[in-house]
Amino acid sequence: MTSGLRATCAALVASATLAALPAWAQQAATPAAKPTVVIVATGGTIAGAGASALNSATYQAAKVPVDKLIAGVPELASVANVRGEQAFQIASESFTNDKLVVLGKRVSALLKDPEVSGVVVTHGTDTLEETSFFLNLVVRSDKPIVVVGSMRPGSAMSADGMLNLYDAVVVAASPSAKGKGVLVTMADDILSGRDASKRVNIKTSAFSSPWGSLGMVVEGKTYWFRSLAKRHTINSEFDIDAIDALPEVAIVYGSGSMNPALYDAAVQGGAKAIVHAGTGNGSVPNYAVDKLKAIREKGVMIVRSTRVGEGGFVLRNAEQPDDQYDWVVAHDLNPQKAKILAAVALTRPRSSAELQRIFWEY
Ligand code: DAS
Repeated sequence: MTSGLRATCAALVASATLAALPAWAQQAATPAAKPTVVIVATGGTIAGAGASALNSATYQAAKVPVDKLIAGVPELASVANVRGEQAFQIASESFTNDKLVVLGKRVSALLKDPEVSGVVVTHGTDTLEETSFFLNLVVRSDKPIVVVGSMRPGSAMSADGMLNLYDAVVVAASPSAKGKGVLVTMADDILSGRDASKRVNIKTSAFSSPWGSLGMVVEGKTYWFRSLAKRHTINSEFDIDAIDALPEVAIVYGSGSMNPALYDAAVQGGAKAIVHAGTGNGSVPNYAVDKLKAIREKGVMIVRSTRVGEGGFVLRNAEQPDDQYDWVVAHDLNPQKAKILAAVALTRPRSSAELQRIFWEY
């Protein structure tokens, strides 16, 4: 008997035996089909390369193509059927609004495919927090979207990208990650894409959220501790399929002895909103108040955020009469996140009261 015939007979016997089993046993004996996860690559350090293993900080970002990233972590195959797409190949400080929209539309389209269980976006760490928040606001899917980067290139000793990528695919393939909003996996943490932010620019433990991780990934298993209380993805009023461009929103960084001309420059640059990254409680210096009031009267929104790093919490009418000046507060969102939310909200005309509602809810 040839080996082929032998194999066919063995398969026939196995299937006959299986068919004789009760349904629950058949299901247990039949390995579940692996989920399909698509990795959409955009560049960054996770795709970076340095000259030697000692170069953990000196390297070029956005060099390694997505198929090599996937080949570099063969363990992915045991988690899911993984395929890659190269959306961009850039360092993320070079991300622009049009790239955000292209990426959002692609992620949304992929998730509409019933065969796709989840999407991973590999991304530079510099603006990862803007992209993860943007996707959290506009992609109307409850399937897992996981944004991941690394602080060291794959060529460096103790590179963090391989495990971060593995963890991201584990989460994207996990039914338990459904409905949790956009997620960020970095250094074993699972963070919310809403409030994950880069707090350190040189350590692998660079990312955190002022409100803590949602969970952790350890040795290929997810552990959940909390969920996001704010609106996101399928509960969002925003939809990437209805967005073709984002309006200009500027951030002006607060400091002692500011030059109010910076706000004029923002208006001349076409800003529909100015995020004032104020000192302390989002404070505006007394010599800049009239300037901002005049800009507001021209129809440009003024959003008060705070420059303080860990966990801002700007309230209305605390140190500034926001009701009187018709200004908006960014609540706990840092300036770069407030910029994203204001831009998404102002894809159509809004009253300041409506914009403030959006800042409370998202
Ligand atoms: N320049 C950084 C970026 O692309 C590198 C990184 O940390 O990913 O965001």
